[in-house]
Amino acid sequence: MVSLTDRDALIVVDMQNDFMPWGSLPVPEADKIIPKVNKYIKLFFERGLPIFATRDWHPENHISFKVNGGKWPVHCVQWSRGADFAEGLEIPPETFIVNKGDRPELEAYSGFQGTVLNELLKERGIKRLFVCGVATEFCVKNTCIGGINLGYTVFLLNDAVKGIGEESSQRAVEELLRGGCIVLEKRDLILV
Ligand code: VGL
Ligand code: ZN
Repeated sequence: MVSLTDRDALIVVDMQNDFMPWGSLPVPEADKIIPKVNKYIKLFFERGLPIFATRDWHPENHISFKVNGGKWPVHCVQWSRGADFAEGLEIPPETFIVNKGDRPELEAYSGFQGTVLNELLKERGIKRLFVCGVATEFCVKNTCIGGINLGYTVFLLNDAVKGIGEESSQRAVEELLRGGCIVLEKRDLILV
């Protein structure tokens, strides 16, 4: 069991329209976790704990796109509808928005890659990260590993993540466990 402290932050990873079933790079059933993510947002918000939301934020000429030699369909193009937060996601105006993958030549699966996320967390004395969002095997996994490598204690909120494949997601969770990430669900939180 884990209780929340004032050294904790919520990291919502890439909950954007293009990763929803109606988007261009759909994560199956990603919309199913929207209510769960909203619950975690509310939990942290009500306790005055900071919330960080990463966004995949690609220029049209991004190297990760198939049309530019990469492996993915065009997705999360800066300022497009697909790059917007998912329909139904309740992001308070106080949320810190962290855009990543915004340089044409660089892929960024981690919310720490090419961003000031670490600095923002450090400024606020944050020591523990609670991570939810999509996709488990890509941006969620890499954000968790990035946090662990920077010395944070990282919790994966396993009831509020979704991956592209079932097996690949399972493997990612196992990898995270081996890497020192703590996997938990809402019922594992002591809420006072
Ligand atoms: C992601 C593939 C490409 C993710 C981003 O958010 O997991 N996956 N870009
Ligand atoms: Zn991307």
